Amino acid sequence: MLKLWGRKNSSNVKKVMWACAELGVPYERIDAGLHFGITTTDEFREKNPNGMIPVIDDDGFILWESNAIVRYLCAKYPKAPFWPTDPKIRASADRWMDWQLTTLGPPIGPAFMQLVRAPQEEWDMKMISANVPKAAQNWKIADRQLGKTKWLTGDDFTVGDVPAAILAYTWFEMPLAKAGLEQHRVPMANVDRWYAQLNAMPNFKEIVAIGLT
Ligand SMILES: N[C@@H](CCC(=O)N[C@@H](CS)C(=O)NCC(=O)O)C(=O)O
Repeated sequence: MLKLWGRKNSSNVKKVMWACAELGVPYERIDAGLHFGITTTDEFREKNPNGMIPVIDDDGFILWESNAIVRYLCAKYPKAPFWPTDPKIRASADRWMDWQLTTLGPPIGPAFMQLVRAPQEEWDMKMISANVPKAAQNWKIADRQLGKTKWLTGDDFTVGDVPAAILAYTWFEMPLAKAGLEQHRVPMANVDRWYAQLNAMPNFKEIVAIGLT
């Protein structure tokens, strides 16, 4: 059976869990990362020299990088429309996945680490205040797309929605008000509609919306 290393509160592990759920792939998950440890052991570093989660072992095939893992699983267990068959829609899904890694994630990640993982008295307000408006600006890009299509890639929920959807949960749950930055989480008609669609999905509720820790 597919093995997945990673704690279930990790946004990148959630991508893999969600893809497995959509594709109907059974897996065994081993808690790893943060207080669970494991990622610093030589055995784990042999699998992923970055010492990061998620990592999978599929019958001896070891893979790290969450989006690469999700694509691998889709390629091995293809299921449309989640893994689109039309090359243009698939490329569009790829694009939104890459956009999450390169653009959406970089300002949200550091803000999350401060606002959720660090004690309030240690918050680096300069850093948080620089990143939150950048994140808000990025959501406007998604909002523009979602003004044209129901989901990021078109009429159907696809793999292209998964990474951004997971960070949407982080964005909407981050305690911005506690940092005096709630004004940056402005209502966006299209992102808000998309987020409501996501919240109606059982896999989103079970895998993603489990509280921010
Ligand atoms: N680009 C990598 C990033 C992996 C990553 O940042 N993983 C985080 C969890 S979301 C991690 O391993 N953090 C250290 C830990 O949990 O110990 C991916 O997408 O897989």
